[in-house]
Amino acid sequence: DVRELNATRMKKLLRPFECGPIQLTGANDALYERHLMFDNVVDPLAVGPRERYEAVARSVRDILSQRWIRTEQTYDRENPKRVYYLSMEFLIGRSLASNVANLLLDPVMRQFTEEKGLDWLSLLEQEPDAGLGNGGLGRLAACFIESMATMQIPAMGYGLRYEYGIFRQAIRDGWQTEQPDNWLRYPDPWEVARPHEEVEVTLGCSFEVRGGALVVIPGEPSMLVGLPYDRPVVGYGGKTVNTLRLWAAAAPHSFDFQVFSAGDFVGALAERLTAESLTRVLYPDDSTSMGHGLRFIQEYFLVACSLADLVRRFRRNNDDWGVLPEKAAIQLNDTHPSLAVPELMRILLDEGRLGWDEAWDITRRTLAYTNHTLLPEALEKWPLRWFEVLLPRHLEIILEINHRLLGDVRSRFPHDEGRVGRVSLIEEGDVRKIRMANLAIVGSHSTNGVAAIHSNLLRTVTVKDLAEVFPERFSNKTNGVTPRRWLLLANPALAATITRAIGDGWITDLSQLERLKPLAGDQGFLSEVRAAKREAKIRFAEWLRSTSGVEIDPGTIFDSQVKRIHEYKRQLLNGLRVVALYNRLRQNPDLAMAPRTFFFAGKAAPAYRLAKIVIKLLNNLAGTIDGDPVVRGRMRVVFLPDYCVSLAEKLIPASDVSNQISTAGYEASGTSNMKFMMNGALTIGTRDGAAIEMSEAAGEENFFLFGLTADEVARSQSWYSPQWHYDNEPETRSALDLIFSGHFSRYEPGVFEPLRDTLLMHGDRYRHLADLTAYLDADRRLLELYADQDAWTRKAILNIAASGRFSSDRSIAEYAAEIWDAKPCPVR
Ligand code: B1H
Repeated sequence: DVRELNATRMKKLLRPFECGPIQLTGANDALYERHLMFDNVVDPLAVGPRERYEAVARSVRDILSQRWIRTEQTYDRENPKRVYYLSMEFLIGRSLASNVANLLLDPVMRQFTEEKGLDWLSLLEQEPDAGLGNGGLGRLAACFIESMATMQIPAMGYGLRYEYGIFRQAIRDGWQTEQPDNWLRYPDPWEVARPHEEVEVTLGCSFEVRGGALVVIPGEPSMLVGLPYDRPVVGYGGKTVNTLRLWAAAAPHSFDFQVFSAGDFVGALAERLTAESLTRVLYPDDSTSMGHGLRFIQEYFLVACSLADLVRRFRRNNDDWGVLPEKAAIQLNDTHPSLAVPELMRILLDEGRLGWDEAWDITRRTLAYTNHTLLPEALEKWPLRWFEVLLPRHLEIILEINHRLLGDVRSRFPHDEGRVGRVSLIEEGDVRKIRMANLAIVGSHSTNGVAAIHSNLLRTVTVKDLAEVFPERFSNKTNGVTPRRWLLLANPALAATITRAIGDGWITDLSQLERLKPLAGDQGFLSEVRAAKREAKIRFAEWLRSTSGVEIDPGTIFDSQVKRIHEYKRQLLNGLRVVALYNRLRQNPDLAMAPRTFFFAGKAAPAYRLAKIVIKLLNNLAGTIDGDPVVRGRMRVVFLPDYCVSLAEKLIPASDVSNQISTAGYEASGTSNMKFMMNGALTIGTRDGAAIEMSEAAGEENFFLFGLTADEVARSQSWYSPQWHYDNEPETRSALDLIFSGHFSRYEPGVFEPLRDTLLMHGDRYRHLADLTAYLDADRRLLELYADQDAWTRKAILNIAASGRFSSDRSIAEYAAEIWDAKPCPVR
């Protein structure tokens, strides 16, 4: 039993604790009781569930504190090369269960909750998700810092402490509405404010927020303060506790003085509020860059605070600037922190007083850049004018970098002015803009994509010209997810089944799942895996019923598509599949078809009109199909509101089918695809992102692949005709006809008309109709397999066995060896 194994490990782990044996209750060390009573100064008999959660979390934090301090002491003493992961998003979700599991405290917790009569699961539900991210990019950052702590790599995450994370989604009459996510309303037991480590950030102008818009006052330099809030990042086994440092913006202390002396006390305090508003809210865009001024300042603020902090730490132990690249590796999570290039140059030139060449060499060797998308609308380009006003020194540096770059390119590629224009850091036009991806590539020693297909397209299409100038800088690092959160924690039944079969080494070495492969022929193991899936489904159904009143049948196939709503992810294609299957049942009520529940979940950017109509369609499908007696008990559609990390942890283990159906060439990697795979779901999907590598690992015969390849999509402009599909494919036509007949929108005539344009106009970039028939075909194969339960489970096991490569530990091992040259620094 994994918990028993953990218990032995735990005993070893606890030995060095100076506070004696861990007991959350008892005469010596009533951590919990103390917190319960004194933190909130309440009568312990009158406390509510929130206070109980806080007291438990604080007790756990007490336990990890010494390890946390010791980790920093070790790094300080050994002065190893450190990894700094800079990201505008860390979608960490909840921390209590994950910290308890990684500290190997489950057995202690079980005993404790029993003694106290606490219900562990409802205690966990008291913790709000830390929704400091939009989707895959932010969740990847969270998996990566967990893996680095587990692998004992001296690493630190740097991000922003948004007061409001990603909005809460509610569905009203089928439409998405947004509610603010005030996740810090109650004191957060995990964060530690470190006001004595604040840093100062200078901007070339002042600004005010008026009516939600940013008003710039040029020519009047201003100062901001960055206050660090630290969160523990517990590695599995509890040996290393790294830090996630999140910056909150504030006005400098001297600030109110000036105006105060002029008598405007209230005005001064109001200005302070303006400064604080910088880190008030996360921009809710995924895979798009909306070009807001406030976002630009947020990005600079993250960079300026983080670099000031890490340079200060570096200078404590090193007086030679030249060794910075041997002591620090800075990874830029997309271009969002790419102002690090001119900022590090500024520090080295103006503060370190180095010459250009030396500063440039140090900067490039310290920085590395990860690209996460090829979508043109997501590639950041900031108006040059904003640099002039806000960051004039940075602009000067960027122009000098560009001057040297273009000189270089002209001498290496003579008579190729086309290339010069394309690699330039500046996009010419009415509004001159800085191309942040070009800046990140030129100013770093490494550029990587996040799956093989994506890295290839990046190198050969998107930034082809730059890749030809710097071919040695480009590589692939396929994404991964942490098996601690996404298997051990999320799916206790399957985790225990696996551990019974092969031991618990998989938790920190997921490649060991390969040893399950021979067991795909073992009847006993087959039924254990089936029972684990059944248990996860029942657990999910039970949770759904008790929290929302929605009843679902765990005896049906759970078929899921959960991710941000985006045209390229093609939830609309899935909707058409559902309508086509619904049509089959309506036309032939006696048709044999395994009963299925189709789950959708995901948020749309608040300004993304079409994505919101897709949500409306999915909800209307759910309503109409639910009310149709002809299909009752045979198919259900459920739209789960407010998709977030903690919902994913419940739904993914319970799913039988994972839909990964993006237009080939558009999904850089995807990461939920990996979570589904390691939880024993079978994938139906296109040849896109990491799913290509997943199907190679599992064998294509264990995947349901369909549709155009990326090459075919790229060449489809000349032939793609939605009308042809409408005219020649009866199921395509009747699905569209049913939607546009108003069948799903009886009292809302015309609501879905905008979808007609999207789907039927010649220009549908995402080629929905080209793949529908192939999708239905793959679905037919899937249902055939499902009819043979043993054959289905065998394939599920082969998928689990092949999922080891998609651990974020493997990704991090590759980054550490091939980009960072970082090594573990164990904490004794
Ligand atoms: C991904 C983003 C993204 N790619 C801009 N790009 C953002 C771009 O706030 N913004 O401006 C926010 C997010 N996110 C995702 O990254 C990819 O679409 C996934 O395919 C990939 O798995 C994930 C992690 O690499």
